[in-house]
Formats: sequence, structure tokens, C-alpha cells
Amino acid sequence: MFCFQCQETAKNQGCTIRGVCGKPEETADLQDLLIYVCKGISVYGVKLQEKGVVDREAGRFICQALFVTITNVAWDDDVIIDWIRKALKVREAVAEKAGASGDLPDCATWASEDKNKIMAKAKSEEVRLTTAPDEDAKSLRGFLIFGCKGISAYADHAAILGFEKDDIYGFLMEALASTTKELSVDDMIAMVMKAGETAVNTMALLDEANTSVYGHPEITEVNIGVRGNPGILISGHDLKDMEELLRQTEGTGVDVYTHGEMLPANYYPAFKKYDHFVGNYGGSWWHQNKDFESFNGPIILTTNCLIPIKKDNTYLDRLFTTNVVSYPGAKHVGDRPAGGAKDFSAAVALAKTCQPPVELESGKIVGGFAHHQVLALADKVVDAVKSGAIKRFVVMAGCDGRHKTRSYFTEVAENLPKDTVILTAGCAKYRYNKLNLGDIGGIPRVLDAGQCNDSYSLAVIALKLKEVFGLDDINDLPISYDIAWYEQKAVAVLLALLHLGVKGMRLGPTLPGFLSPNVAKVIVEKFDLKPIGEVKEDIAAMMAGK
Ligand code: SF4
Ligand code: SF3
Repeated sequence: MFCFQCQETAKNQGCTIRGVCGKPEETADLQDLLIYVCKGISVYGVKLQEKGVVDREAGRFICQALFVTITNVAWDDDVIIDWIRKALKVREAVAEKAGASGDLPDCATWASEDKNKIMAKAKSEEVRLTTAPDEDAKSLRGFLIFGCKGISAYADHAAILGFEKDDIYGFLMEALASTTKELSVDDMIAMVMKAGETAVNTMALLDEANTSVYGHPEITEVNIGVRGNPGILISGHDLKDMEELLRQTEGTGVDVYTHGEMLPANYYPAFKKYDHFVGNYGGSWWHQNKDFESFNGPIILTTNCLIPIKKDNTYLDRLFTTNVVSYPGAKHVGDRPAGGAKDFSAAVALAKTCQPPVELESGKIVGGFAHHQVLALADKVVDAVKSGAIKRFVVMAGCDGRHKTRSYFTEVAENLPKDTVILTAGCAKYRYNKLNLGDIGGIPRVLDAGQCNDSYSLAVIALKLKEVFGLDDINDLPISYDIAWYEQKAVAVLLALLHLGVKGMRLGPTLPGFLSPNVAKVIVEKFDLKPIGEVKEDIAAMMAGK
């Protein structure tokens, strides 16, 4: 195996025996093979695009398949093998439409239904990123594919709500197919930058999907305590699952709580109307072994991050997966039938037999500051900036993780001057969203826009401020970026910010291990991207606009 897609990668170089995340060798290899076949689909997909057709079905499939390979999504090898078999069928269908022949790469021609042959192929070196001609090609292909994974996840969520764009699917196929060719470094960098553009478009599409179906997030006080009823805990990013679960639990005596990245569901008007939607339980994804244990009721994972269950954990019987998530021994809630809803009845029935959750904490946290809500407060925000009450905004969006050095982000939040406001999105917020940092004239000092994809909202807010203050360059705003990353959605978010022209970002807790020295040099020189440093020095530099 070789995997270097996340921030935890071994020695910041690559996991080669077993993932630091717990991913076994076979699982990693099968995920590589799934991507490999998707490259084959893309080779034909691009040929079809040359005839003016974007194959939506193939695009949709690629989004799901790449989503399967994101960190902490799929743990069940049999399920991944099924995805590979499905991929081969999709490839066959696209090949037939494209009518391609001639010189085709192995990823476009290799095929087998047989489990042993699939396992053997997955083990072979040619399906791995390490087969790239050199370190820089490996780095840039990795950067591109990881960005595409994040884009795919967001495009999949949008598609579930009925929002799709041919441009997005077309780009994903173009990008994947490009990794089968030996391109110049400049061409590869151009493709990576184009992924940034597609990331912005995809996040905008998902924002449109979420807000048109569920309304605009509103300022909300979210309860972090518990009630005395049994409950279901729902985690991940999929709002459609949230909607259907709330409907199917209404009037059953079963309460619903969010965990991790589902916290922002509390901010949507469409979900606030349910009395049995109690609030959020626990912390970010890596606390789940403890949080899921004490929750006592069923847990539904709609997307990442699902982590391996520890020996002394007892919740496997209460664990449900859905969408692209899988885990050996967990129950899987199947796809919704056309025009219908998913069936969460097994989780509801189980919940009724469970004890209520153990209270971990009490009180409230405040969130719901997506672009619509912040723009509704624009006058207040602009006045506060003009009067000097707000000196600076610090964007601290992204992911949380278990790396000890991530305490940096808590310390930055605690030590930033009182006239600064933190803009956040993604599960990075759990490092400081319970600190009670106060407010500035009624504007909370931590403004949570939502999930990692809602980093889009932070970009909309920045662009609006740029317009209001009559600036030519987004970098002239009193905004600093101190981003935490972990998995590949954060890679897409990073590429989106680079595409929007944001310079001087800090990224931590480490720069990605997939950046080769040469590629890192290009990104650092072009965008002044820097690794996080010491808390005090970084704060002083950010306050000085550096
Ligand atoms: Fe290693 Fe991260 Fe890949 Fe897991 S996802 S195998 S920790 S690089
Ligand atoms: Fe978190 Fe996994 Fe990335 Fe959507 S839930 S941000 S890490």
C-alpha cells in the first residue's frame, strides 16, 4: 500500500504498512484500484466530451466512487470490491458510447469480476500513485486526485438534492484522465489550479442546493446537553439523511442529536421545527469512540469521519452506515428508491430499546453564520470594522484531528486580541467553539458558517466586504487565514481559496506530505502559503497583516 492523502500520514511522507488512521493494507489497495478504474472511465468520458457529451451517469458514479476513498469513509473490503465491479460496468457503458479504440491505457481495459483477481490487481504497483515518473509528478497527481475527491464529495451531496452541473463532472473526468498521461509540470500545475476553480463552483452549487431545499442557516443557540428520552445520533455531512431521519422519528418518542460535522444541521430552518431535534452531542470525529459509547442509542454515519471501533467499545450493534460509508458488521441503510425515502425504521426500533444518552456537558453553543445571515448583519459588521471595534477577522476553517500539535488552534483562539473575530467552518471549530470568547457589540467572536463545504460562505463574506470597502484585492481586507486540514475535502477547500486569489494563508498542523519539495516551493512562492508556527509569533504576524 501507499497512501499519503491525509494530514496524519506516517512521518508526513506516506503510510506503507497500515494507515495511521487504521486503514489496512488490503483496503488501501482496493481503494487505489477503484480510483484506477475510474481513471479508465474518464479516458472514455473525455473521448465522449470531445463529441460534446458529458456522461452524467458516469460523472455521478465517479463522484461516489472517489467519495468511497476519502479518509475515514469505507472500511468494508467486500463493499469496496462491489464498487469496483460497478465501476467496470460503468466503464463498459461509457466505452460503448465513446466507441473508442486504439492505444488505451491498462486502466481502460483491465477487467475482472473475480474477487481473487480483483485482490491481486489491487496489490499490483501499477494501480498506485507511486508509479508516477518522478516525485513531482506523484505529488501533483496526488494533489489533483485528492482535490477531486473533495470536489466529488460535495458534488455528490448536491446531486442527492437534485443539483448537478456537467462542468463539474466533465472536469473530474478530464482531471482523472490527465493522470494517465505524462504531462509537463506546468500542465499538471494548471490542472491542479483548475481543480480550485471547480471546487469553488461545486461548493457554490452545494450551497445553492442546501439553502434552496432547507432554507438559509440562521443564528442559533444549539443545546449541547441531553434529555431523558432514548436518542439517535447522526453524524457526517448529508442533510437529506437528516431530513428523512427527523421525519421518521417524529412522534416516536425518540430524540435526534447531531455529532461532529452534522452540528450545522441545527442552523437550518427546515430542521428547527422538530421538537424532538434536541441539539448536538459530543465533539469532533476523533472523540467518537468515547462519545458513541456514552450515547447509548443508535448512531448513523452518513459520510466521513468513521473511525475504527476499539476493543472495549460496545457500539457496533448500534452502528448504522449509509451512502458510501461502510464498516464490517455495521448495519447499512440502503439507498432511497426513486422518488422515495430511505428506511431508518431499524434504527428507530432499536433506539426504543436503548437507554437515554449520558450527559457529557450542558449549555449552548452559537452558530449559523453562513453568508445570508452575516450579510443580513452587514451594516453592523461594517460599522464595527470602520469604528475599529473589529480590527481583524481570522479564518480558522477546516478539519479537526488527533494530532497533539492541534492545540495550536485552541491557543490561537484564546490568545487572539479581543477585537478580532474568528470565522470558521468544518469540524476545526471544535477546538474553540466552547471557549466562550465573548462578543463585540453583539457580534460573537466565533462565527460558525457550518460544515467544511460552507467555507464557501466565508469566501462570499470576504468578497462582499471587499465590495463594501471598495478594494481591488481580496488580500487588502483585514482578514488572515489560519487553516487546519486533515482529509481531502480540506484539500478542495484549500484549492478553492487559492483559486480565489487568497495569499499568505497559514496551514497546519503540517503542510501536506504529498507536496514534494519542488511542488511545495512553487505553491509557497506563488501563494505565500506557510506552515503554522508558534502561537504568539503567528498572532503578532496576522495582526500586522502578514
Ligand atoms: Fe495514512 Fe491518512 Fe492514508 Fe490513512 S488516509 S492510510 S492515515 S495517509
Ligand atoms: Fe471533519 Fe472528518 Fe474534515 Fe467536513 S468530519 S471536516 S475531518
